[in-house]
Amino acid sequence: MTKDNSVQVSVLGLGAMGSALAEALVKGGHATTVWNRTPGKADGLVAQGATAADTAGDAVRAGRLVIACLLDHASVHEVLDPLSGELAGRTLINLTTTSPAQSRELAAWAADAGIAYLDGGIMAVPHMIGRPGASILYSGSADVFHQYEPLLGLWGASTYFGEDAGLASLYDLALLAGMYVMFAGFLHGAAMVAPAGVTAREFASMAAPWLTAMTGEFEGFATVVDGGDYTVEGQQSLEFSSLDDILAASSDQGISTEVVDMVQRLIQRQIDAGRGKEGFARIIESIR
Ligand code: FVH
Repeated sequence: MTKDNSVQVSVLGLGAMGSALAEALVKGGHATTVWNRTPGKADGLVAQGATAADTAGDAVRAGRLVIACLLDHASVHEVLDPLSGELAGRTLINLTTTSPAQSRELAAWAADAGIAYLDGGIMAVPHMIGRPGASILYSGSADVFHQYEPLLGLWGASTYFGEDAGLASLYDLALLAGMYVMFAGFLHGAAMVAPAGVTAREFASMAAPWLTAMTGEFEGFATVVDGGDYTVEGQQSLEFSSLDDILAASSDQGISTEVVDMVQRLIQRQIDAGRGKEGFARIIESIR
């Protein structure tokens, strides 16, 4: 850190996301060194004030703080393993998407090498970085998180989950699980109405406010799940939640029922276990 609070920071990996992260650092006034395996990707950043390093080793030596944003866990080890000596005494923040187990493995590797480590999960696409709506989840070293919080804030809202380096990744992937199933549900609906001449865009204009309104149900589900009592009054029961009509209408439209079948199976397993009068949130017991 210099007198003006500028951090000597190096970014390894200038794909779409690494470039966006590096650009935000340069614009934020930090002395930013960048490196990418394939040359040529640093040019735009250099024009904005970044310094390009010829090798990953040069980049690591240039920064007290090293940011990795590579393709996957294997590429992180491929780049960093030969540099553990240079990284010792420095700080590594890994924003590459990894599983919780891989994040914990990298944290242990870093600890063995004397590297301060923070793991991150990016909840944004590249063009959102540095804009409202971007969020990055962190876990690992609390000292690193707090020391660099102002710098991390250049990318988006920062949330810290604790010393277990796997937690940020766990939240990241759990949130993505919710997103993908919701997207599949939306696309199932779009496929249902398509044979009636409804465009996906027309369907989206109905689905977006509907699904947004339905997120209001999360809190009630969460209260029931956390309380562990699925018999609480006022909930829609599993028996009432039969998806038979949706399945029949989907078949009539000539489309696959796989997306809805999955939810129906989760419901049915609880009904078969004699839990049909209990609330919809009980399907979590089919899942876990
Ligand atoms: N882009 C997104 O929307 C998502 C949002 C959520 C988080 N992800 C994760 O961020 C990581 C990087 O994603 P990206 O979008 O920057 O990915 P690419 O544009 O494909 O760039 C990949 C970079 O990784 C370099 N690389 C790959 N393998 C190696 C290797 N063995 N050694 C060194 N570098 C490697 C690649 O270099 P090159 O191909 O240009 O030489 C790129 O710099 C990722 O974990 C997402 O899941 C982004």
